[in-house]
Amino acid sequence: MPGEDGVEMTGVDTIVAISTPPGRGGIGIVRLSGPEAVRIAGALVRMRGEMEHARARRAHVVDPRRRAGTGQEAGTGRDAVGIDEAVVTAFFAPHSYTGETVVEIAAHGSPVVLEAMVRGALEEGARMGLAVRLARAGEFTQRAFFAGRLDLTQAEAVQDLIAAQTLDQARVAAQQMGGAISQRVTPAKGELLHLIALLEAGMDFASGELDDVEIVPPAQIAAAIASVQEPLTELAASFRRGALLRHGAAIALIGPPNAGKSSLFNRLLERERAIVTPLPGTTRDTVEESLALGGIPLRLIDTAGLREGGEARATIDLAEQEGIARSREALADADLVLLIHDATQPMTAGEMEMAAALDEPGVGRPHLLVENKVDLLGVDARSDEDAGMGAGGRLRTSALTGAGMEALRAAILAQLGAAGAVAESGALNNLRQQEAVNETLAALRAAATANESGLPHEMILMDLHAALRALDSLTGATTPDDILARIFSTFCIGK
Ligand SMILES: Nc1nc2c(ncn2[C@@H]2O[C@H](COP(=O)(O)OP(=O)(O)O)[C@@H](O)[C@H]2O)c(=O)[nH]1
Ligand SMILES: [Mg+2]
Repeated sequence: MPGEDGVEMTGVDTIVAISTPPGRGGIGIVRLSGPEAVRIAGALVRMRGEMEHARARRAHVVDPRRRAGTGQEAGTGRDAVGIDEAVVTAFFAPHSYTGETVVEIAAHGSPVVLEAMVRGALEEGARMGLAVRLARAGEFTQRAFFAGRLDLTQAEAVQDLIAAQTLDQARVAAQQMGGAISQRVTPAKGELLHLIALLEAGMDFASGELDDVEIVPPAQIAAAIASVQEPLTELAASFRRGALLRHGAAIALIGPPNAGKSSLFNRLLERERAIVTPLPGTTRDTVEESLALGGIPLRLIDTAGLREGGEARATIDLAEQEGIARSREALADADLVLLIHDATQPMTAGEMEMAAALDEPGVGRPHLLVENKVDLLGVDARSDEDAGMGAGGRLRTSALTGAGMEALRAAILAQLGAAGAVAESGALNNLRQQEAVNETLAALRAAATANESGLPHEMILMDLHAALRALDSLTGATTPDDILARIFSTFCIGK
């Protein structure tokens, strides 16, 4: 039901909800959004003067027993006996979060008072014949989206920010709330629209009276498609990096006993966590510790060594056998495996087998070969120049001197694909976004194939429109008018 002086869109319900978490708190906020927000709030609180845009006003929360049936609205609060004090802030449409008029009533955080206000809003609404109801979950943000205040990725970022568990996650969400993803997509979308406009204009004219419009050559179409694909492929890859930032990665150290796994484990952690002795088989169980590398939360797993198959089983006690079994489990769970080799020893058949297994497509997993104990090779391995990345992509380290550790850390981050994960702005954050971009890329590939096979432009356009729809689903935008506008702006109609 529209308000009497309904300047805003009529037929829109005014919604109300407690916006602070359930339970008692130092402060509690009741939020209203919609055309009647000011009138409803005026019945709930008494304050001096009128509400002003973005101005916090002191007020008293009206006792429902005094309010009922009195029909009192905002008036002087001289003899007001409220049930709480409050600070009331109004944001007039369209300059608010939702784009509608929003009123926030911040009271002390008593659930009794907050609930009385919400109930009061519904009762007063009914009494005045206004459409007021409880807000559904996420409805304020949904209204912000429908009002064009936020795109879909920004709306999702609001939720991500609230759910953030680390400051890094909050930073990423804040960037995205500012439209980082949309900004990243905008140039690619612009190029896509340009290409669509070009092809559609060509078709319109070809079928019409003008026939001096040149057909866009396939090479130009291919180049245009490629230039849309490139940034979107980059964007798709950002999901993996972003996921790394959110969920981290597990890294297992494996290799023969005494290669220096536990020593390297301690070096990476920069503290003596795992027990190191000159005796093979010291590490019986898997030892797991967390560390942050380049902002990525990592789980580092030290394992009991994997013994040679030929080694007499009887010489290995049961505890170590169990440890070896757990090593294999750790291996299966690891996102990255560090294969530690003792540089003073020949490569055993077992190690070569393991390296080959890790290389196997499908079942293998990302790994790094680390030659440890290079200090014993007679070279001066105190510095990173003599250690670090050696021939054949092997890392050379000394857990004893610390040489090569920086190179190892860098190689771990590079192998995880984590380089730049922290600094990256506008990384994809969820599966929906990832799927929208993948769908766009699939449609672009189809368009490229259609172009290569010399199919008519109608066919290419179908794929390009599918790509545009998918890309638009990322930000939630719709664009047929955009396409029209582009046609006229990029093509001289009077030619
Ligand atoms: N010289 C030298 N000794 C090392 C190095 N790394 C480990 N060690 C020694 O090798 C032995 C076995 O190390 P440990 O970390 O327990 O090996 P793990 O069985 O693979 O966990 C210990 O005596 C370590 O002090 C290294 O880089 N240089
Ligand atoms: Mg060990």
